[in-house]
Amino acid sequence: MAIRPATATPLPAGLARDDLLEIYYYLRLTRSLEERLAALYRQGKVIGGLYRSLGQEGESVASAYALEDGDVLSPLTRNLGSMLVMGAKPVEILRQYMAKGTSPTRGREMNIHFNDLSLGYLGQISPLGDMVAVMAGVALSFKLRRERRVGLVYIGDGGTCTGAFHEGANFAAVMRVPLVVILENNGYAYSTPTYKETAIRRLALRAKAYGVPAVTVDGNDVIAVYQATREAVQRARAGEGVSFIEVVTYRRKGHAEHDDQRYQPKEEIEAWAQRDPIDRYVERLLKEGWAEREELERLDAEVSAELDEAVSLAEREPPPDPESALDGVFADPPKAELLWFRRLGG
Ligand SMILES: Cc1ncc(C[n+]2csc(CCOP(=O)(O)OP(=O)(O)O)c2C)c(N)n1
Ligand SMILES: [Mg+2]
Repeated sequence: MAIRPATATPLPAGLARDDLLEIYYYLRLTRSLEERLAALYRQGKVIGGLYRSLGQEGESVASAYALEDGDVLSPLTRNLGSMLVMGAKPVEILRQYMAKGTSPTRGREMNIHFNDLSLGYLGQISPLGDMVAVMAGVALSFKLRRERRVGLVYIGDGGTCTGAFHEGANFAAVMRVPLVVILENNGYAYSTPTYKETAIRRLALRAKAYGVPAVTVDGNDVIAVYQATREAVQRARAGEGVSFIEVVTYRRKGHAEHDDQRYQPKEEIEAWAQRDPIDRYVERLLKEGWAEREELERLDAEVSAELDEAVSLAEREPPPDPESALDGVFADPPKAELLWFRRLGG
């Protein structure tokens, strides 16, 4: 590790220099892993959809980084970065997207629909908003057991318009559970722009309905997101209940790779590319003297080598054994051939 130059400005938000570099590593890992997945998708090797978080890696990584061991996080499709911070391995993500027999769900579910409770992340589910109620329950269990643990849940702008979100947020607020709710305002829910989803301009205003504090932060400013989340996590851990954080960001890809995003103006995408969270973070690290360019390049090379290895390993692995398709479905699984190959009336 290079010695910090004497001219460096004080480190931000209680972060050490190693933390700043580790955050950079996760940002780069998230983006590069998604780029590898996009290439595999074009080769027809990804089964199902591929959901990108291009332009949102900063808020995912920085918010998850504010948690501590024992805390629990519930990601959405655009929170690959959060899962990597919690300890998910790139090879698992690759296996999962390629529906390999070795994947965490053994080819049963795709993309990031899986969990690892030992690492502290729940699996996301498709129905939007429901995980807010689930995480309210998880956080309530921490409170009832007097454990000083915190829950963190992500919800998109579209997701905040569901009844499930309202019920979960209201219950969490009333019970004063240790929960941080990250409202990801990325401008769109599929093809619907945020202003057609809700008449409020700031999603943080929703907090007024539940009597909880909220802030709006620049979601592409990694350090600002870390700082806001850290404060909310500390509040929750101190027994002060729920906080909302609206992160204002932008979905620079379509809903998933199949979506050509023709409804997103090109100039809008370009303007947000100029505010790329990773570029801005790098600029800040170098300008403040918190990191040297060579250190960042070394981390880029590390990420690249790690992903080369993970991709070649996952690619060589087999699909699930068809005989295992009924495992985990029935308590007492019938023989697969009896169900599948029996002729009607035979
Ligand atoms: C209750 C519910 N309604 C509709 C859908 C279909 N759907 C899946 S993702 C999505 C858009 C989500 O937008 P947002 O919450 O803003 O998250 P983003 O994709 O922008 O990250 C929709 C409508 C769903 N999964 N669940
Ligand atoms: Mg959205």
